[in-house]
Amino acid sequence: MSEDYRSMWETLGLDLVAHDALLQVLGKGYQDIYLAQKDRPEGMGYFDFVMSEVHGLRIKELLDEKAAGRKVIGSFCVFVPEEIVRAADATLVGLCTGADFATEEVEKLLPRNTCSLIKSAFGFKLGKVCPYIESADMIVGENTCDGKKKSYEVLKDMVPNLYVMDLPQMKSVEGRALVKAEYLRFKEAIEKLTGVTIDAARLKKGIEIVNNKRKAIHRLSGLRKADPAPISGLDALLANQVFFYDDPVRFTDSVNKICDELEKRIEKSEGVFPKGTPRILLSGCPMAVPNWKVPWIIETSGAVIVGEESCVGERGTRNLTGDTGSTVEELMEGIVDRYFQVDCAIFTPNPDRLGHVEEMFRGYKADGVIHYGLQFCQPYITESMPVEKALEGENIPTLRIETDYSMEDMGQLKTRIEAFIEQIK
Ligand code: BJ8
Repeated sequence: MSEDYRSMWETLGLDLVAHDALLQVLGKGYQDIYLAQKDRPEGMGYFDFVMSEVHGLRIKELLDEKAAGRKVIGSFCVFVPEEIVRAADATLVGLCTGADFATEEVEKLLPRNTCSLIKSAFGFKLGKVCPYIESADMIVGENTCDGKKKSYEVLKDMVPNLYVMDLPQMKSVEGRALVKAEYLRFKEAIEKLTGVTIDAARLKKGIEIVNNKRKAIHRLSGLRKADPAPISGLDALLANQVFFYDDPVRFTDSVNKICDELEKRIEKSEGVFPKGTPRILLSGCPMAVPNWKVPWIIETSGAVIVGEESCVGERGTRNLTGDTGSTVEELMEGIVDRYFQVDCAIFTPNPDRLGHVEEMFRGYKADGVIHYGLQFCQPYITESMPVEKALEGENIPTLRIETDYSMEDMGQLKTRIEAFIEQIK
């Protein structure tokens, strides 16, 4: 951290000793995984800075916004519509869910066979090491998988400001009506929290800001189609992760700057790995900061990741929100339409997702798919089996892995991933 933020963390109620230990592990991990990469685009310096200040300067900015009367909303899922939050001059941030913390304490509240992502959210809260959750004026939980929705029943007694959003299980007419009703209820809750009445002009502006952020990521993704790949999968994943934390306008500018640089690299046929390096499409559960284990193994085993079919990736950013409406009602319809296309495995049936994996495999000229499932994640692990079968039926090499946030299976994963890369070479 470039400044001393200790009094800020203390005011937020963080456990400074535990937080110091966390930052130390994070810093070391970042050094070994990110800074050790070769030929990174210069523009990644911005993301290195963001990461070095993710619990420092960014939190200070959020607290400054709060002091100026604006609100901070924390979320665990890409179904929480950022457009509505921005329309009320509030800020949406993703909450920490990418590393194990205080696991023993967590397992006193949640079953051991809960996925790492949910356990991580609880661990960061119980261990008092997440400045985002402590800064949030509202924490939004969503009824998606069983693990999440039941865990919110526990979380509600641990935080003063949990708001639970209901979501459907089916992409039916009734399902869409539920999303619409819930987004209208959320809009009202945000208006009440912020004291801002969301009119059409505000909503349009909110849509524009968030769409621009998505367009920048689309541009970055498009450049990853090149061979040699101009950016590593690890760095592209980092941009997709920072999407959830950074100021949206600054983020959009920074991603576009990297894209300018990557376009020049492509013109000169320069890449981060040699031309012809096996290309992997990652598909499955979201990877929140600092969950870099599997991408790190892949990219140190002779392959490059060219796309992420994930909520921290294309599933989360693929679609833009319609902005042609002129009334709040019309714009809200556009928002509902946009989010109702997200093909999370909590939906049944969920045929669109397979179509998107196939589309991305071809579009990014991948050589194989690695399906990443978090242990105990019923929706994605169950869906991985028919996905694998369908892909193999089309002669698309597929490797299905199941893991958690621990480092215990590193050796075993590396062996399997290396063998898979050998096979697709
Ligand atoms: S829209 S993927 S962000 S719910 S890994 S907690 S599914 S048991 S994160 Fe998700 Fe929203 Fe869907 Fe995306 Fe449950 Fe699975 Fe754990 Fe998961």
